[in-house]
Amino acid sequence: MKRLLYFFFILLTGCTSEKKPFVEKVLLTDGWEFQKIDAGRESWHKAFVPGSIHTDLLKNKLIPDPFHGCNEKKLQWIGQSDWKYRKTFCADSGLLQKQNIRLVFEGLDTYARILLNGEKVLETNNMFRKWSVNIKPFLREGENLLEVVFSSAEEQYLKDSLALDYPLPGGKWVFARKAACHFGWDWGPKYVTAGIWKPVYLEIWEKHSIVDIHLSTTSITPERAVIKGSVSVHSSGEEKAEIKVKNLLSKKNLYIEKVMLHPKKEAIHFTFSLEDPILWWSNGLGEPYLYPFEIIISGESGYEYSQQIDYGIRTIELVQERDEYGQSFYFKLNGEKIFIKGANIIPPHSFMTEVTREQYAGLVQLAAKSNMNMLRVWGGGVYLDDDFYHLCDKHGIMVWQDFMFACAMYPGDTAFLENVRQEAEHQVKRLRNHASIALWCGNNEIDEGWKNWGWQQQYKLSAKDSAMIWGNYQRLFHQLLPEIVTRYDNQCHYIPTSPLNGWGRKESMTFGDSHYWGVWWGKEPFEIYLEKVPRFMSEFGFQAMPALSTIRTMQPPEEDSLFSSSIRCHQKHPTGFETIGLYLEREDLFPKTLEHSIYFSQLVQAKGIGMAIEAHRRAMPYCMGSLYWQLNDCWPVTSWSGTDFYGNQKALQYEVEKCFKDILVSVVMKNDTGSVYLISDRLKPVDGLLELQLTDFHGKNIWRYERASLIPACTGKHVLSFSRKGILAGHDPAACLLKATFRTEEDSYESTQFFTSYGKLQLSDAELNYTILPSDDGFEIEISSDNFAAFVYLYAESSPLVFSNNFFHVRPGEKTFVKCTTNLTLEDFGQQLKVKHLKVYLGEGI
Ligand code: BMA
Repeated sequence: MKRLLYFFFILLTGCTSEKKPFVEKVLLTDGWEFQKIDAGRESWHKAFVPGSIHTDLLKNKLIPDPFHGCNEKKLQWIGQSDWKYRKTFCADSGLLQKQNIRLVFEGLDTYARILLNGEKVLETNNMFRKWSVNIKPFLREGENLLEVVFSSAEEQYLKDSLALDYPLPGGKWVFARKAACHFGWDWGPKYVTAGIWKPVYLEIWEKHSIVDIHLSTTSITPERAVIKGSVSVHSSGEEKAEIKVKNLLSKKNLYIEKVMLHPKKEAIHFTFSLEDPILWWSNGLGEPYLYPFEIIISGESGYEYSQQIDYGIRTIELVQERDEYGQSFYFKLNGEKIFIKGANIIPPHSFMTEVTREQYAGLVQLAAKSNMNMLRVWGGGVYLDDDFYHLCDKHGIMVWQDFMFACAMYPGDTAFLENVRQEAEHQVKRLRNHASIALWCGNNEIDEGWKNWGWQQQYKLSAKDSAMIWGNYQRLFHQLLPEIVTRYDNQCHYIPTSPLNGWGRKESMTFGDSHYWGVWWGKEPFEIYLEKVPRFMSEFGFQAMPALSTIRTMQPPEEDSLFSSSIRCHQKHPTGFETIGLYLEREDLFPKTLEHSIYFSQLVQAKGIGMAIEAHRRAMPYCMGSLYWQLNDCWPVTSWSGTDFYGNQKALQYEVEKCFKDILVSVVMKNDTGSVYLISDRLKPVDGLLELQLTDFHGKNIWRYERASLIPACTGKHVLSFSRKGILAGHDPAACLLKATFRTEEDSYESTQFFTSYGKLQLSDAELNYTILPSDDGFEIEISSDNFAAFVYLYAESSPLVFSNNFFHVRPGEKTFVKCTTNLTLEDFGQQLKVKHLKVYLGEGI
């Protein structure tokens, strides 16, 4: 008999050793096994919990790498099968005497039956809920058998759709409270996972259990911030207790009070204040200051509960007001109207249990380094882990949080709505103490889909069924979810959907937020971005290929060709490569090899999205936000991401970093007229010197302009216009570049403008010289060139590498230093590093 020891550990930080915790937790993550439901008696394999069936099969070497080649096609049977997990654990007489013993699953994906000693104790149908059940009546002294039986979410879809007498537009995710993208998306594989995807444990308590703590700031003045708190508690007996709020940094007690805990008291309410509060600011505007509060509840009997909450004092408002143009959409942080800069984030892995804290940290730090102040957690994925939101608090990245509904019409029966209510309550309560949470949004593109995507005809919906489906939509997104946000998170706004209007409608440019997909889906030229400027752009994007080292993980080098079968299997948009090709042609770029495709697609993506971001910022305050699609990937793929699955930054990511700096000098050409704008996000006016310099590629000066300029706080202004013909004075436009620089006392901001497509540039051959110098955590590369070298590209063939700068220009006589953090040895790094530039790719061979 396998006897598993259970161990106690103190649930939350801060409990002193003499005090006993209110609630003891016994982790049940070890010793799990799994098998296919119809497999024979012997075929049990070791399971890793938290995990998923796909990762368990992979770790047991029972399936090939799901991300390699076209393996996705071969592995669909996993999602269509049912699976069983089991483990045993031991309960001694001491445990059985405890008053309350609950089995808690922080997350089950998705349709599961839980049996304890052969008896069903729980049935689940929502991966976004926390499930907990009293198991005291089912426990035995000695060995206990815990089984979790997962039924296929795909099969469940078939059952659910048969039970409904009309079709629901969208996809196979409509009934399942499960990440929509598990069923395949236009950037992700179809892996319909199942598994115990979050920790599982026993929760044991005698008298009291603290369910939840909520803090909210009720008023802020420069002298004082007032914070209201409430602690939800379950008690099975009476007890005198003390509640204390401490600032762990100053070691000061902010609140102490005696309370009486008893079965009828469901919450303890308290209020405390802070003198001279330090506010939480978003990245770029100030310090995202967090107060380390500890909330301690100690009972007379020696039991104690304590929790640390790193709390930010701030106000965030979303202002949607009718105005002369339509309806505004802007955020105010601490009373200041701010321009939002950021991206949409998708699940960082197809198998979410594989995402480490380091990976979350990498993504949030990337957002901060890219000068972003907001990420939108997109509604077709998952509510992310606590770690992610803590990191956003710490780095000043505000979070636009979608509820997990996307691109489909959902059911409206009572059971479904109740399931969603429980999910939403759990998620809002889990996330509401985070300073970073800025907005709750009901869904992604459902209102737009219903009104613009022709679903009614496609699914042949009768007028009656249409009315019912739309009624259900209203109940869910216009009643249920806003009620929950209002009740549980009074600090944040709710919007039912994003975008407010479909991109084909003219109102999408004047009312609320917009997803502009005329570029890419509509195949319009990038220049349309200069005209299609909405009040807030919450999605727009263009695809590029990932780095060569990422492609190497999908296929061996001998399979390299422009679009091998593996590369095609890792492109999920039906006409993805054709669309990329069309835009490359417009830029006079014609790839001959895989490497050309990678480099050219990245250059063109960066150019298009950079143009859009600059247009949005120039239009401030009419337009007050720019969130491009998409920050990251969930597997190695050609997609809209700025950074690929293994962390290689595409040209876009470097471009974004420049375009999102607090000050932007932007030059825009329309026919013969060039216009120069200066834009600042700073909360105070800024003085500086604007310099424009037109040179040929050999560095010869053709035209120069200089002027002192003051940019008012938080706005953009047009500084001057020029005639292209005039400044070129007969020089070949294809051999010149215009550099615009704005210098402040501390910093300098630059932008470069060419006058023809990239493919037509008359670049001379340039020989790059580079030296690799070892540095603390990697290498520094010093680069120079004998001639002007455009878009210098550093990469490695087989290792993911992140460079401090990339896709930059090197002028003769200048030295550029680039850092690379890596564990590679000097020899390996030297062998792997490739340094190329545009002229090389435009030439015959590379
Ligand atoms: C957006 C998103 C996703 C999709 C992307 C690219 O509208 O909401 O549904 O992946 O477009 O097509």
